[in-house]
Amino acid sequence: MLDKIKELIGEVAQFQSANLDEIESFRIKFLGKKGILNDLFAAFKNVPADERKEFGHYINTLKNAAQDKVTALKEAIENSKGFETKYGDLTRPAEPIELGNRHPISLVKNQIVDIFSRIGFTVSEGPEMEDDWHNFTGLNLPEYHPARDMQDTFFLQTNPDMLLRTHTSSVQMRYMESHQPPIRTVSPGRVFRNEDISARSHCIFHQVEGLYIDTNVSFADLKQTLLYFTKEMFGKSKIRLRPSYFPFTEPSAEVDIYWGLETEVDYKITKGTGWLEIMGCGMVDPNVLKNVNIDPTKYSGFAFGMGIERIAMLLYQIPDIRMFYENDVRFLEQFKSVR
Ligand code: 2NL
Repeated sequence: MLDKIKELIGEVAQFQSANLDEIESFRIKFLGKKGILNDLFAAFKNVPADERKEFGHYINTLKNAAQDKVTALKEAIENSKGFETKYGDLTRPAEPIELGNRHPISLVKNQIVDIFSRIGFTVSEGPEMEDDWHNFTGLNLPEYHPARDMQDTFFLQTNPDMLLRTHTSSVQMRYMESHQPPIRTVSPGRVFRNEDISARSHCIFHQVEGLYIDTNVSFADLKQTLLYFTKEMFGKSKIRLRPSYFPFTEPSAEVDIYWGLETEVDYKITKGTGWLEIMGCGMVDPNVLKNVNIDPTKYSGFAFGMGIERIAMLLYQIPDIRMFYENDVRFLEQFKSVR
């Protein structure tokens, strides 16, 4: 008999439920009029006097345990109900999370970098605040060189030798200082020029420059690399190279691609010629190689540079460069589907 009661105490301790009907059945089973406890109390009358004390103790323990269990389980249900009225249905589906998207300048930059990385170019980055040497002097633009006027510069007020880089060539100068050929690298980044802001130009914009240095690098290598790039980037592979001038390359050229004259927009952006200027390039001037301790009798190379905004404006038909910096979400959200 005692063993049976101890077993029942164990059963009560084990019982768990968050269902009111189940808890009620449990209560009736133990504490109801025809329940286990009433049966036990009835049986108590026949227990011999010397066992009564112990028997009574266990019956009471069982009764208290059953009552406490019923109270505790009902309370738990009540408490969780309070939680639900406070926070609503906690199992309901969540609000969808709004996803952002990349800025069009980043999208185009990544596209350009990917194209060159497929033919072995690494990506190099460097400081936006530069010293005069890496931005100008080392690139064959000595102090009174007239070409310095071509790019009006933001100088740091605290140090006249320091400036905001006007091109990412400065990054490639640093790259050549710490690497010997073969060198294949592209340098994307933000550059600064003290220009009036208009629909076509801004004082802050972005560039990707490329640099290739090895033995026997020729102008033909440059041209094939440019053809590969224009084919991958624009799906067009008719290009022409117009002679031009940069202090850091010789010879230098401007790269035009044949855009076509199929639509009214084509007419407008090519001014009726079908041709579009997309970048500048040339063979690295031997003086520049000397400045970074690369032997120009042993090595030669080519370099090129392009403005990311200009290319993004062409690809997405964006009429005003200022739209890139206004952060108007109606503009930015149009690039949601682009990767
Ligand atoms: C343009 C033209 C160019 C370069 C950039 C370069 C870099 C080094 C040495 C020689 Cl380290 N050249 N870069 C060369 C030719 C043109 O950019 O129109 N950029 C927007």
